[in-house]
Amino acid sequence: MRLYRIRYSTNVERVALALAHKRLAVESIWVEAADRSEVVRVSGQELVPVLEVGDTVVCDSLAILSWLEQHWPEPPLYPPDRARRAELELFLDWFDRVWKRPPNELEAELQRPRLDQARIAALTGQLARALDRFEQLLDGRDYLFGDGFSAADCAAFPFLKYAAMRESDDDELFHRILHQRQPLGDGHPRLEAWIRRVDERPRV
Ligand SMILES: N[C@@H](CCC(=O)N[C@@H](CS)C(=O)NCC(=O)O)C(=O)O
Repeated sequence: MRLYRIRYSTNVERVALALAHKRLAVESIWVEAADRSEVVRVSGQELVPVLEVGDTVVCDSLAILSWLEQHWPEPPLYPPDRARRAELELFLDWFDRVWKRPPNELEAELQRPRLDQARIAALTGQLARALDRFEQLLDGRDYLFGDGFSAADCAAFPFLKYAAMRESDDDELFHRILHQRQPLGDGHPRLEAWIRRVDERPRV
C-alpha cells in the first residue's frame, strides 16, 4: 500500500490518521508540491492524497476513507447503523462543500491585486463563527460524532487544528488563514481539548 503525499497537506493528514487508526502499514511516497509528475503518472491527476493498493488507485481523501472502511472495516471509522452513517456522511459533505468555502475564497481573495476588505471581513466572520458549531458538536462527547474517533474527526482535524497550532516552517497561505482567522479565545474549551486529543493520536 502506497500513499502519495506532500508535506503539510491537510487532505493527506486525513488519510494518515485513518490508516494509523486501522493499523495499516503504508509506504509513503513524498512528492514535491512543484513536481507532481509521479502523482500524475499513477493517478492521472495532480492532487494528493492518492492511495495505491496493488492495481487499485484511489484519489480524494474522503473517497479514500470510505474505500478503507469498505476493505478494512475494523476498527471502524463509520457507525454501523445506516442512519447514523448517513448523518456522518452529511457532515463530511457539509465540511467539504460548505465549511471549506470561506477559507478557500479568502485564499483567492487575498491574492487579488486589489483587496476587497468588506468581502475579506465577511468571509473571516463566517470562518470564525463556524468554531461555535464544532464546540456544540463536542458538547458531552469526546469526538465530533460520538464517544469514538470517526471519519468526521479525520476529516475536520487537519483544518481545525490550525486554530491552536501551526508549525513554524509551514508558511502556506491557506494554513496561515486557518491559523490567524480561527480565534479559539476562551469560548471554545471543548474544541481546544478535542484538538489536543486528536493531535495525540498516531498517524502514518
Ligand atoms: N478533494 C481532494 C482535494 C485534494 C487537494 O486539494 N489536495 C491538495 C493538497 S491538501 C493538493 O494537492 N493541492 C494542489 C497543490 O497544492 O498544488 C481531497 O479531498 O483529497
